[in-house]
Amino acid sequence: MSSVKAPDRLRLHGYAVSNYFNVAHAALLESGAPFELVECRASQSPEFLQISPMGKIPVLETADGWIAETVAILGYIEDRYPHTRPATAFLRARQLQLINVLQLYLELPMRSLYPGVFMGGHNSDAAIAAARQTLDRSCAALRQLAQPQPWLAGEQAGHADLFAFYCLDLAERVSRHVYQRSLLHELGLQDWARRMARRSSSQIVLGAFAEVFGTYLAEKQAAYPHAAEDLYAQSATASTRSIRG
Ligand SMILES: N[C@@H](CCC(=O)N[C@@H](CS)C(=O)NCC(=O)O)C(=O)O
Repeated sequence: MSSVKAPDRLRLHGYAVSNYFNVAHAALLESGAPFELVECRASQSPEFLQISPMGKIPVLETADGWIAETVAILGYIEDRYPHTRPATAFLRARQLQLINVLQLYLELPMRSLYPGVFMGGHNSDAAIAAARQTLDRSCAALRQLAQPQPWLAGEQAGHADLFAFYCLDLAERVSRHVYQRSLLHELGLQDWARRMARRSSSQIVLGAFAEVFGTYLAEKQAAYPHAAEDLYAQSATASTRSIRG
């Protein structure tokens, strides 16, 4: 993580188990910008906190300095590569609205259950009940907000699609595991998710995720057993249907 000389080419730091890293990676791929990936883990070391003050990944290294927080990275890509920008101020605001709802009210409650699902820990009944309450509200909101036409951003896929796709990928796994409940099914987003999975950026990002996710789960002695589970297969199995608990 040396800061010897600021690169002309963007460098995205993080690694592919992270849904946020995967959003930023996909956005860079979709933008056509020249960039490279630098593998690193989140850390609370003083050195890492210099570049990512919350100690989180992803972090984007630019010629002007470092940017952490995925929404800020997406905004930077939109400003620097205007073809990735929504056509109007209204569309841009609606995409941000969707991204905020996803991040705060769906991703974060599902993330609160990562310890018992992906990290070899335990989720208390209270934690499971609290996350479900927020999830129920956000699912109702997202049924209203996330309507593919054919993309969530409208006729062209946009950053809201990428954000939703990678956040839902892990949230779907948590929700199936903890609640036996498919968010993609409840939100009517199964066809959209299959379309997203066929994008060439997704093939690269999901491929990188598949390479590291199994090892991560094994290292953590995770309860979650489905390292290779394909969420985007054509035929829904019983486990992908909504079983609301
Ligand atoms: N709000 C942050 C969230 C990023 C985040 O939570 N990253 C995770 C990996 S998916 C992380 O770095 N976790 C380590 C930690 O929370 O200490 C963003 O939008 O980038």
